[in-house]
Amino acid sequence: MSSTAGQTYLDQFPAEAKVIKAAFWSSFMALAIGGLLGLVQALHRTDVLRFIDSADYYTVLTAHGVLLAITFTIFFLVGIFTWAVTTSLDRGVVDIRFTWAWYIMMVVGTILVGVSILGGVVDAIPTYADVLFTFYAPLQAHPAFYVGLVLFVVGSWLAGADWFRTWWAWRKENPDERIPLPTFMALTTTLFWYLCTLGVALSILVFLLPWSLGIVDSVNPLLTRTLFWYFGHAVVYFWLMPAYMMWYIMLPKLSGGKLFSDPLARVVFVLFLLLSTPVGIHHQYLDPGIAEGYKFIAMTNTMFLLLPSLLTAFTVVASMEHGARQRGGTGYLGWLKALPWRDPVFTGMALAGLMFAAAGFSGMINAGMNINYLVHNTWWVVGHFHLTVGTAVALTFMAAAYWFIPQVTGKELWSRRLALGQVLVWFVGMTFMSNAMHRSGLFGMPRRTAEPQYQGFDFEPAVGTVGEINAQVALGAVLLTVALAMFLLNMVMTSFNDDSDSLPANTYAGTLSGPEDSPAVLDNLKLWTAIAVVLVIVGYTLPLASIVDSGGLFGPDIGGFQLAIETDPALVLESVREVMP
Ligand code: HAS
Ligand code: CU
Repeated sequence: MSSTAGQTYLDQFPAEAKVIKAAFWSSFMALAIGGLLGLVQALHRTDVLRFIDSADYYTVLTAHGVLLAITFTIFFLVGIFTWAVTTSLDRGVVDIRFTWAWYIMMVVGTILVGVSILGGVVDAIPTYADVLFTFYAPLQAHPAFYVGLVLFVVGSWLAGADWFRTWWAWRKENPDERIPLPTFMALTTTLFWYLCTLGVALSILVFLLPWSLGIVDSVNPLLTRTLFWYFGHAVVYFWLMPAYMMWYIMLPKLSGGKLFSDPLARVVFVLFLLLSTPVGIHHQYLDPGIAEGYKFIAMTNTMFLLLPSLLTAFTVVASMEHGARQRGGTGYLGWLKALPWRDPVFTGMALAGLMFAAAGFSGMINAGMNINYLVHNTWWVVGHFHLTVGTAVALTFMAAAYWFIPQVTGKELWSRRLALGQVLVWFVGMTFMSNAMHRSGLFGMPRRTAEPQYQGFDFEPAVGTVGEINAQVALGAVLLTVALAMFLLNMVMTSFNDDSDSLPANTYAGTLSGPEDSPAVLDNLKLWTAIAVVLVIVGYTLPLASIVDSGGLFGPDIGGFQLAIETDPALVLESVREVMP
């Protein structure tokens, strides 16, 4: 823990605090725009209020997905990790200019991506990128979109290099010390980020970008899809790990106690490094062209991957219980009452954790090969990820911001009551929305469409009606937007707040069982990285080889679908015939 106790982060690391503040604000801007577009979609799909053209739905959905799943999450992550590394090593970054350089690179990437998508609805901008946040072929975007993504990802790579450099510098001065837990978490996460982003880098640089530039005529869609999901599952843990970090090192302290076990926390992060990547095929159970056996291997790995989250549930709840008992809590469940429910930082994170327990269940259902056939490509999946990234991650980040923004600005939070109300409204709104989405998926309501109600076809829910489900989604979406506005208002007002009398010190939770109880091998990052690489080779070599073997490296002659999002069925058929004669 930091030796300069009593001070805020801004007092300790004024230069780093500036970059972190900038990263947080970039994240909030993405949250504001992306969140608003979410409301537009929810009201459109449920037919409650329509003010966009259905043909523009994909543009809006792409912006919503990219801004929230990629920009909001990752900007917040780089802020938190920079805080975690510098605070726990008690030293600044090696060269602050390098830190600004990667931040600016990520901003430039984001602007390019954003403008490319905007071209879909603004005639004056000659770009298009209605490709959704998964951007795999045959959907094709303007080259600027891919270039923007590359800049953003390379920026995040450099951020990782920055944390490693800082750690290396610290290790020279402290050769015999264990890696402090927050730094350990940031480094293991960075390592699997490097491993998984290789897939998406390959997909963009070798296939999608040359294809969009017209350098190659066609691609193998299954290959680019598989490379995307090679990255696309691990990225969900990239979003989750900073939230887990908060649950491990903040929740115990806020609860009034200590982290139950440092060794268990290290085991969890090592397991994520090992298993986050060789599971991506669980997003492709329904893809023809991948043999069942490979899907089965991905399913088995996914089931093992539940373990670190189940361990997390145990460790974090045990730490909260320890805290509650320190505060005088007693009884089998009575200790829950002794938790600091009036603290928005605590309550936001605890509610996020509670929702993640439900999200874990829907994840397990997704992961089962046979039961996935029932829910794949339905609104169920959208319900699932609004509980995971949309709550476990987003709500934790918002709650964390109530603590972090005062730390990096030296200004007190404007309103704790508004903040407490905000996390509750988010929780209630998401309960309505995601529950209804899950239910609708069970009777086949499709995702990713502006017109889910297919003409001449009636959906039949087992319980309730389609109208009632739609009403719940719309109500949930409105509540979420209200919560978003409450959050942003509090953030803006905090930056104009002149009060700085009772700022909390920059500390995090101590441990009941500390690093001295952790086997030293857990800190052997080279060993875990090597095993992770082997698992990736085992999980992916054969499926990739067989995809290339049957579909060709650059595929059969399949052109791209560019702007043509047509809603008239006859015209859709015509455009499909054009590209696939
Ligand atoms: Fe997922 C689809 C399987 C976790 C995100 N997932 C998605 C998509 C997204 C996403 C975005 O196997 C859609 C992608 C697309 O556009 O197509 N997912 C899983 C599994 C897990 C899982 C097995 N997903 C996540 C996380 C995400 C995320 C985390 C983002 C952050 N998911 C799938 C599958 C699909 C899928 C298939 C494909 C579906 C299809 O067909 O398309 C697991 O990691 C979940 C493990 C979680 C647990 C819960 C542990 C509970 C904890 C809570 C502790 C409580 C606390 C609070 C701290 C086992 C840790 C206590 C409070 C008190 C008051 C005491
Ligand atoms: Cu996944």
